[in-house]
Amino acid sequence: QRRIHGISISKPIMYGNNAEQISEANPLPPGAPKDHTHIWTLFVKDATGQDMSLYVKKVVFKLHETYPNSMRTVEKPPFELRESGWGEFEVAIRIYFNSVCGERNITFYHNIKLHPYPPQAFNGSMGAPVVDKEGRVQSILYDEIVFNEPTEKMFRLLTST
Ligand code: SLL
Repeated sequence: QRRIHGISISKPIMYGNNAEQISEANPLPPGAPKDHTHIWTLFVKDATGQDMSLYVKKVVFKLHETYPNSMRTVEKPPFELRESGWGEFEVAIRIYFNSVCGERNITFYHNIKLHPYPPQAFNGSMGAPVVDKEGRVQSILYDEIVFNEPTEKMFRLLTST
């Protein structure tokens, strides 16, 4: 595919999770193990609100091996996963691009946070989780995907909307 030299396009993204404690108002999903204490949602999205499926083919979330079918694939937006659990762990978020992009997949890593405390491996570069008005834990990072020397098709796709 023909590429445009000397330019790069950067796409702002947000990824992370929110989590709510199980309670009467927020009950355990049917069939979930009784030792689960939280419901969480893991997601990746365009930070400007643009539809990521313009350039994203699918997102694979690699969960902790305590989860059945720990590779979860989401093939259309919203690229998110709602689950329940009892523990925090690191998840791999792999983004596969549409073939017109001529790009290899990329992987982000995220610590799923259930509790409003910094992760054990807190190293200063990861944001500490915050608690929102509804009492949900939010652990979300901002980042950018940079497409260097994009294909012509990709360039038109990303600049026409
Ligand atoms: C660790 N932090 O690194 C721990 C692992 C695993 C969490 C936490 C649910 C699994 C299930 C779940 O919350 N796993 O559905 O049984 O060792």
